[in-house]
Amino acid sequence: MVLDTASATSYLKNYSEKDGLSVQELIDSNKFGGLTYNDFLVLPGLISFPSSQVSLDSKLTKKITLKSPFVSSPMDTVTEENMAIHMALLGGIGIIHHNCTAEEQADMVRKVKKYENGFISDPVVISPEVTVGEVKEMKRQLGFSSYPVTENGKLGGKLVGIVTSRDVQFHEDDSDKVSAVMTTQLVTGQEGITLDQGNETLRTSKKGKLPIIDAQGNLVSLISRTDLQKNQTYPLASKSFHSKQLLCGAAIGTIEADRERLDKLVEAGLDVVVLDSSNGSSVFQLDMIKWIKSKYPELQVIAGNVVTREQAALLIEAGADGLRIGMGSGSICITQEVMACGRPQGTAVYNVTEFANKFGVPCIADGGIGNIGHITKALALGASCVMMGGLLAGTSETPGEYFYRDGKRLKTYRGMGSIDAMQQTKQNANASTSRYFSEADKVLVAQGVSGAVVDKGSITKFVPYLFNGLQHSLQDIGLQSVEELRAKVDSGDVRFEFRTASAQFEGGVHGLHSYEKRLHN
Ligand code: NAD
Ligand code: CPR
Repeated sequence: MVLDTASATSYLKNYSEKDGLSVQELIDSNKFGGLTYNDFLVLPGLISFPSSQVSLDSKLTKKITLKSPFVSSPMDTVTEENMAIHMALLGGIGIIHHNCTAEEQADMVRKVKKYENGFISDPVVISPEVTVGEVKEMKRQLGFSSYPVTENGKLGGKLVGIVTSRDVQFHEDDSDKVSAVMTTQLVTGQEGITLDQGNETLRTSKKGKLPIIDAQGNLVSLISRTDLQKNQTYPLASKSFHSKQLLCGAAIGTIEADRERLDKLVEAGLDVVVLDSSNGSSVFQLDMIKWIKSKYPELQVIAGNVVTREQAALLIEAGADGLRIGMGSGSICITQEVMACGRPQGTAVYNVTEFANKFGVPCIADGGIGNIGHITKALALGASCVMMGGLLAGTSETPGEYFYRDGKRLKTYRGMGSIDAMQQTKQNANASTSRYFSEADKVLVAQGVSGAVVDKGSITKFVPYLFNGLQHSLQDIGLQSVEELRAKVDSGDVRFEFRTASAQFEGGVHGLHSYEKRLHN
């Protein structure tokens, strides 16, 4: 008998179970072997709204909510101030690495906190003693020739003039000092003015540069007309509620010297600290959480890494405001091979978040995020945010210079426990502040590798690609927000499917002679 087509959806109600698996059944289906993101798929749902309507608001910690669930990893080839500024502008957050001195790390935090969109907070400044010839040479090297001049030649010094290309271009005697040619009748802005006010002053004064000074006449920043024209707006930017400064995170270790390091970071304005370890369930980390919570009760603490409920319970009880999940899943990682410890990331994320979410502790899925689908799957398994190293490596906001090999433009990307990174740590730190090295620990045991990744351009294009892609992905599942994803996975409405090896093959590009994989325009 052929059924009436008009009864198709009501007929479905006769089925005792929905198609596919609940998240619990998915995990149980592979009880004796962990799941990775590639081992399963999410079944599609009904689309009844545009993808642009999907909200990606999600918690980073108990007290911090982000508009994009994206976090850049505290690795020395991924997150310094430039990455942290742009991650925050784009709605996520950057966690500044700690493979540097405490002062250097605090300085990076300060730069993120002081950043104001459109204001150049670290302009190139010169002293009145610099010669015209030197300014011409700077133009050749840096590509621009307008520089504020301060008494001591530094930012923060008393502003005495500004030199522009017009002042030096046709000046014949290159040995003359800049003080002889610079403009001293200055149009300036007072510290605290808004970008709109600064912009208006530039427009009415017809100047190209507006130095911003404090009450004592010291240079604090600069607004440039050309930069204003390039200026984007960042409606998703992650900002502190009161100060409106960008949010900034930083990582520390768990030795005694890290307490002094944290003092400096807090002084610089830090919002969230990540306790950075491959195995967060250590007495060192428990002590550190308790110490931080008693000294800085307002500071948000993300502890980790963990991959089991038992590890998570210890850190939650000690006061962690968030957890970081992942051991051995990173793209540069050899931890599982060397330490025999770790867990496939899908299983780790499900088990830890299923437990931690009961206590209202948000979790970051860290490591192994290779594409947008992995982000959706991490969130579907219970994570609130994802942390990315390799996926952001090679972008122009990462530290390090590009180099060419085999005709490709590359940047270095390395594990923080690779021999290269540990040797850098050794160089940076004297014996008392070193994070790894005691007399008894002279042989380094690597947990990761050092490699290269191709140029990915700027994260100002790449992160919006991740954002829009994630919106499309949730739309395909029929969900309007990350919050709805969480609720409907828990209620069993969002369904999953296990993927066999041949299903994975089928789901990739196959059967072509050649192709080019372009991910976005
Ligand atoms: P770690 O700082 O936790 O540990 C380094 C060593 O120092 C360990 O032997 C630890 O037990 C010891 N230690 C820490 N605090 C101590 C204290 N107060 N007193 C005495 N000894 C102490 O760092 P790690 O686990 O080696 O990781 C190093 C870096 O590599 C981190 O950036 C981490 O994120 C990264 N990593 C990550 C993974 C991962 O799978 N997520 C794996 C390996 C390494
Ligand atoms: P990917 O995003 O590249 O897959 O993984 C980044 C994560 O890898 C980091 O956030 C960190 O947790 C982890 N990681 C960093 N250095 C590592 C070493 Cl040496 N070994 C193993 N994991 C590492």
